Amino acid sequence: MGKATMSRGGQATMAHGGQAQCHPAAKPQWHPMASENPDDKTSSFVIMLSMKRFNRSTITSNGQPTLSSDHGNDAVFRGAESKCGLNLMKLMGVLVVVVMGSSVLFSVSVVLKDPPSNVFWTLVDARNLDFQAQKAIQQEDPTQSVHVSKTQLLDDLLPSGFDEKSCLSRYQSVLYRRGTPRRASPYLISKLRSYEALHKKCGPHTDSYNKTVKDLKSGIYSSTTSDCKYIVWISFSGLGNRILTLASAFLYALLTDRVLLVDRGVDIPDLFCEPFPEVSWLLPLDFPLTNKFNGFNQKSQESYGNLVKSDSLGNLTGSLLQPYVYLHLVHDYDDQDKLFFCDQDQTSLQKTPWLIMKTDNYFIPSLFLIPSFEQELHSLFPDKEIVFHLLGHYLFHPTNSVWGLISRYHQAYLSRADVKVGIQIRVFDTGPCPFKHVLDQILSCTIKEDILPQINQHEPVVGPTGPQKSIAVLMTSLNWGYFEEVRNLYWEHPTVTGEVISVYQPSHEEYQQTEKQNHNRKAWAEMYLLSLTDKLVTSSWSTFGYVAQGLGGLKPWILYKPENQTAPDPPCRQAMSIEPCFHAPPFYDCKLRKGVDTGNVVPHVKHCEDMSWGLKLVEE
Ligand SMILES: Nc1nc2c(ncn2[C@@H]2O[C@H](COP(=O)(O)OP(=O)(O)OP(=O)(O)O)[C@@H](O)[C@H]2O)c(=O)[nH]1
Ligand SMILES: [Mg+2]
Repeated sequence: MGKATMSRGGQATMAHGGQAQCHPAAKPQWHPMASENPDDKTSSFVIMLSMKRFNRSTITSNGQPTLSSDHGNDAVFRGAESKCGLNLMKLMGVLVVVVMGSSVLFSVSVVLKDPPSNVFWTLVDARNLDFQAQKAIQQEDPTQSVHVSKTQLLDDLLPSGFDEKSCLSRYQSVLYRRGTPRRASPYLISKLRSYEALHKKCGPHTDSYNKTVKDLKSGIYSSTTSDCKYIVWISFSGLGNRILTLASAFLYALLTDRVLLVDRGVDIPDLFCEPFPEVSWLLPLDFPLTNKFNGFNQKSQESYGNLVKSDSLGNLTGSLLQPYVYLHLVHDYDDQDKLFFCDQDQTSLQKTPWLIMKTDNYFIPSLFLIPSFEQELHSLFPDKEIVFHLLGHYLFHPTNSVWGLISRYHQAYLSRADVKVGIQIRVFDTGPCPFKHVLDQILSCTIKEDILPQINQHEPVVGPTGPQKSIAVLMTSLNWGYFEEVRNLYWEHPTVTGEVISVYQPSHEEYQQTEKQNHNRKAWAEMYLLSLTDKLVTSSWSTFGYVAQGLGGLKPWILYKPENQTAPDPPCRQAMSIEPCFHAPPFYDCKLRKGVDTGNVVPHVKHCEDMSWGLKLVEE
C-alpha cells in the first residue's frame, strides 16, 4: 500500500511503491514456537479444562455422537456405586447417559437440518459444531467421504456433484463456522447455475474455446465464430488482493455474460479448489497471450486506456473491434483506464471476445455505480453488504493441503474456546519491531471495546467472579513481537474478570515471500482461520484482513493507521459493513464528464472507515 495522490479530473490513485513493512532490527530471527512451550501453563490449563468437557463424547464412524467412558467419570461413578448401591447408581447412570445423549443428538440434528443462522450464535451450538469439526478431523481416513447435506452446500449457494474427497473444505467448512454464510438471493443462486452451464459450454478445451482461441492466435476479430466471450484474470499482487480481485472479475463476468478464466500464476491451483463443476476455471497453459501477462502495464498499447487515447476523437463510439483488450485496473491506472467504469465504455467493450484483466483492487463498489448494471446488481444482491461474503464462499475453497493447515490448527488451539478473538496485525511502517505504539493500540482497542478483559496489575491471582468463559486469541502478523507481548501480558497477570486468555500465532514469516509455496498456503490458512473467529480486529488498509472479515461475515474493529509513530486516539472503530474497501476508485461522473465524489452518489456506496478516499458497499 502507499500514498494516495490526486490525478487529473480529481481521480485518486494509490501508489504502492515498495512494500513498506515492519522489519526486524537485525537479520530475521526465527524464534521457537512459544505457544508450544510445555511450561506455558496458561495455554495448557485452558486446553486441560476443555479436553475434560470434550472427552465425554466421541463420534462414531456413521457420524453420530455417542457417549464414551471418560476414565475420570468412571472413577467417580465407581466410588458412588460402592457407597449408594449398585442398582440405583446404574439407573442414574443410564438416565444421565440418555439425557446427555439425546441433547447432543438433538443439537446435531438441528445443525445438520437447516437452522436459521442466528440459532448458531449461542455457545451451546458452537460446541456442537465443534463436535462435528472434531469428527471430521478425527476420521481415520481423512479422505473418507462425508454425507453432503443442504447445509454443507451452503443452502444451495454451491453446486452439487463434486468429488468430495478432492476438496474436503467445500463440505467441511460449515462444521467450523457458527452457522452457514448469510443467505444468497434465489436470483443469485439461479444466476450461478446459469453461469456454471455457460462455463461448461465455453470453458477450456470446449469447441467454442478452441475456435475463439484460434481467432485470437491469428489476430482476427470475429464476433460470429462463437457466442462465448471471456474475461481472463491475471494473477497479480499479494494473496489478499488476489482473492478480492478474483471475486471482482467473477462478478464482472456474471454481469457481462463472460466466462472467467484464471491465470494460475505460481500457486493458484495449490491454494484453491476448482469452483465450477466439470470444466476447469484455469486458463490452459498454452493460451497464446500468457507470455505477455507479466509485461502488461499502464503503457501497454493494447490497454483500454491507450486504445481510447489513440482514437482521433479521444472518445470511442460503437464497438471495439479488437480480438482482445487489456484492462489495466491496477492502482496506477489513469483517467482513460478508469473509463472502464462508464456505461458507454462498457458498450464499447461488449463485443470484444477476450478481455484480459490485471488489477490489485476490489473494484466491485464502482460496478454498483454503473447505471446499466444497477438493476441486475440489485436483484443479485438485495443485501449490499454481503457481496464478497457470498462470492467468496462460492469461489474460494482451500485445497486439501491448505485445509489440513486450517483444520489442524483449529483443532489444536481454537475449537474448544467459548470465544475466539482474531487480531490481524499488518504494519506498513519500517523500523525495528515490535513498535510500542502498535502494541499500545492493540491493547487499548481490545480493552476499550470489551473484546479482551483488563489485566489486574496488583493481585497475583484473581478468583473467578462469575461463569467463566475460555477465550482464545488468534493473532496473525508477519512479525512475532506483538503476539509475544500480548501472550506474556496475559500469562504474567491475571485478568480482572478471572478469565483465562490463551494467545496463539500460527506463523511469523517476517516478510512477504510470494514465490515460496508454503508461504502463501500459510497466508491463506491464516486469513481463513481469522474468518472462523467470533470477534475480529484488523489493520487499516489490509486486504488480508478484508478477506477474513468478508468470509467470516464479521464487522471488524479496524485499528486506525498510526501517524508519526503514535497510537491513534481512538485506537479503532467498528466497521460499518463486512465489505472490503476499494482503495483506488475513480471520482468521475461519466455523464457530466467531470469529477464527482463517488462516495456520495448512492446510499449503499460510501467512503471506507480506514481510507477516506476508498469506497465500500454498506447496507442502506
Ligand atoms: N502468513 C502470513 N503472511 C502474511 C501476513 N501478513 C502479510 N502476509 C504476507 O504478505 C502478503 C501481503 O499481501 P496481502 O495479502 O494483499 O495483504 P495486505 O495486508 O493487503 O498487504 P499489501 O497488499 O502488501 O499492502 C500476504 O499475501 C502474505 O503473503 C500474516 O499475518 N501472515
Ligand atoms: Mg493487499
